[in-house]
Amino acid sequence: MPRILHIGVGNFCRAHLADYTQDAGGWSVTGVSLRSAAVRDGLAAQGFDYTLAIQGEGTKRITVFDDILVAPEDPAAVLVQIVAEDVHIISVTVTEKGYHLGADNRLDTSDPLIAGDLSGRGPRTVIGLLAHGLARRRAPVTVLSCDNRNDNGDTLRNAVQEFAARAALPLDTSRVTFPNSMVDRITPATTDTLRQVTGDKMAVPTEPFREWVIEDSFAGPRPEWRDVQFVTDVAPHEMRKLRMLNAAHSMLAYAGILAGYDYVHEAVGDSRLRAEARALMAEAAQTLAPEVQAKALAYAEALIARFDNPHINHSLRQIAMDGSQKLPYRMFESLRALHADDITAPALGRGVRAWLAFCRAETAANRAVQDPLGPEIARVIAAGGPDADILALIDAADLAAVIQE
Ligand code: CS2
Repeated sequence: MPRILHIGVGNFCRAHLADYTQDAGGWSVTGVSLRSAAVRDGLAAQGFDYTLAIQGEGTKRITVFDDILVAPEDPAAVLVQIVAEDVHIISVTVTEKGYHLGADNRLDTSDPLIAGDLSGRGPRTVIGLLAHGLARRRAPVTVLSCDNRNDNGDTLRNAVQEFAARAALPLDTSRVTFPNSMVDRITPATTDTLRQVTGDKMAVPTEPFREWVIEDSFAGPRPEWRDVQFVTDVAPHEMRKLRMLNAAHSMLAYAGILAGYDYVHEAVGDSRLRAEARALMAEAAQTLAPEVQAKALAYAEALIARFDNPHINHSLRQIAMDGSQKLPYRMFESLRALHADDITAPALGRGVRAWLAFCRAETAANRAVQDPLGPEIARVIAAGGPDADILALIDAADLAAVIQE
């Protein structure tokens, strides 16, 4: 049976790629955890099957996983899988920070994990693993990034190539494609209540809605995924989703936490924040491709309805994490595009200010800002630095004035 090797076995891929692949039939998925053994241990105890609890639709048993490897335990075993000829697709969901990029979107070679991989130990990061594995692979393969980043496939290819060049690996990517993709399904963390209700410790909660748009550039076979749009250019879809859904999510997270809420449905249920989410999405929509703009209002209302779902219990703190990695393409790009056209975007400005206020409030409460740049952000705040100094950490000092407009 052909296989997908999937790196990053969190709840999102178990509700998205695994669900689509199970519906398609005929393929199995071998997972790779980059960190702890917990998901492998939990799933191994139940034959790698688990319950997908689709809110409002009931449960579904997902049975596509055949094994899960834990990279830090045995990086060499992961490299064997990257080279395996029955693996035709290597897909990736490692979250934004898992790419280890700097503010310029290029591989951050000063990142301790990347530096460790470059020092010649068995690779631990997705970038190091792919560079080493692909350098040995001869058969064609598709590397499919499914993370919420702009140009996620191109970005991953650039980072892998940069790593290979620095590590002097003989990487020839002529038989490897890196399609860009847009993924969407709201998938929170598993709660104890869900574990009890389903009787499955590894159950994954998700919403009925799912969407996947993939650049049609596969190096070899792929599953007969249904309801997936294969397109020549993913960018308009990616921008719609990142600048509307994810930007509104981030704003609701920061403004919602500051207003004392815990969950997305609570924040969006507050009439002020609901109006704010609508205003922010309306501003962002002006930056989208004309064909997307025409449907933007309906899309925004559909998003509000998804956020309203009271059964999903999507924690604002989960979304609030890693703001420095998320805001650049969720909010900064829209702000810059509108500013260049002399269009003011006060709601987007308030969204960024909510993030800055959240960082300050966390620091004042002696809580660490959960972000790869958290310690640096806290240092700037402790030194009495202005917002521009925090923004400068992510090459965005230019926005300090724009967000006050
Ligand atoms: C969220 C996303 O955690 C976050 O930052 O905005 O995970 C969001 O739920 C997904 O992108 C929805 O597809």
